Amino acid sequence: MAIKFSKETYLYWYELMLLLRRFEEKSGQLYGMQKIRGFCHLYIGQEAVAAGCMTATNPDDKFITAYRDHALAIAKGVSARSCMAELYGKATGCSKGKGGSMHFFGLKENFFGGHGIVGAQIGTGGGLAFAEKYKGTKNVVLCFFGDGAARQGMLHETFNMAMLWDLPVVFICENNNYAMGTSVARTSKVLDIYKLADAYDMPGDSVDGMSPEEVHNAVLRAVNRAREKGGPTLLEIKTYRYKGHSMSDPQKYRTKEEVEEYKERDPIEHTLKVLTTHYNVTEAEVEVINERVRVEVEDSVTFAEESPWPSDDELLKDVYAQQDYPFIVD
Ligand SMILES: Cc1ncc(C[n+]2csc(CCOP(=O)(O)OP(=O)(O)O)c2C)c(N)n1
Ligand SMILES: [Mg+2]
Repeated sequence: MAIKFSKETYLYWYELMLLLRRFEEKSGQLYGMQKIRGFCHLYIGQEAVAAGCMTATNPDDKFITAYRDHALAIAKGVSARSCMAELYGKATGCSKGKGGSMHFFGLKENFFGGHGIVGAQIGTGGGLAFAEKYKGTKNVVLCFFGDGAARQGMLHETFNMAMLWDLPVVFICENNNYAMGTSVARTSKVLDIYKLADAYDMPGDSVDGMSPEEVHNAVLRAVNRAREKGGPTLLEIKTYRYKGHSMSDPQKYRTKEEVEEYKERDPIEHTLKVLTTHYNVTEAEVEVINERVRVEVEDSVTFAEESPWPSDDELLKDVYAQQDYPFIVD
């Protein structure tokens, strides 16, 4: 492919995607050691989606997603330390140790969760976009959900209202072909999820989710449309998770060959290749990045290990919103 992105962009993508992957590989190990408990869904394989979305948006734009949330939180700037501490259930976690893997949150980083109810965040994402329009900002909401969530009623109600009100939202369906063990083909006659947009007169597009370049281009088009008051877009980003649905998944619904096929198009390998062959980045330069990532992940583990548990009086705090909740408009 023709290289249309700068060396800096590829360097950013490489380091970000590597951090996301190493953080999650470490999380998987720690889960096996029972340092992390409860639910844990890894994003490994889907990193190009996070990378392309980051370069196509501004820090003020808001992200909201489902329970497979570690990578998007870290990409948005929630620190690896506070994410690892959250996985451990420690008081220093991004949700004060009370949310765990599925409920990461970063208000100042504009990361709005982390939601365990499949499809529920689609409505909340529409609400976030309504708030931006009401307040008259230029911000856009990226609302992520899976192929399984695309079959939920919440999607249809939200699409209808979002179009009616021209809300500044990009709906991003991360189609990794499976909802737990159920393939897309077993859930609907409509295999092209982006076509669901047609019923609402919403622009829709299918995107190669193994390519940060393609994700960037498609998301940028949609974000620009939303920012210019052109309303919502549905992007079906075709991606793949290399690991099981969660930490206990025998993966009988797919073949090893299928997984290997996707790994051959691994976005981290691809980005590294562009850097070394097209931009002449040396092995030593790559090693500096790899080491920085390694240190950041190790540091997050040390931080989580050394952090205190939440105190008992935290149990009933933050259960309901306070009156001074920052995004309630007067
Ligand atoms: C309303 C609801 N129904 C069922 C579940 C159980 N459940 C958890 S994850 C999942 C699959 C969702 O798949 P998808 O939307 O494709 O996301 P992915 O796991 O592939 O990221 C289901 C059915 C749930 N959490 N919430
Ligand atoms: Mg899925």
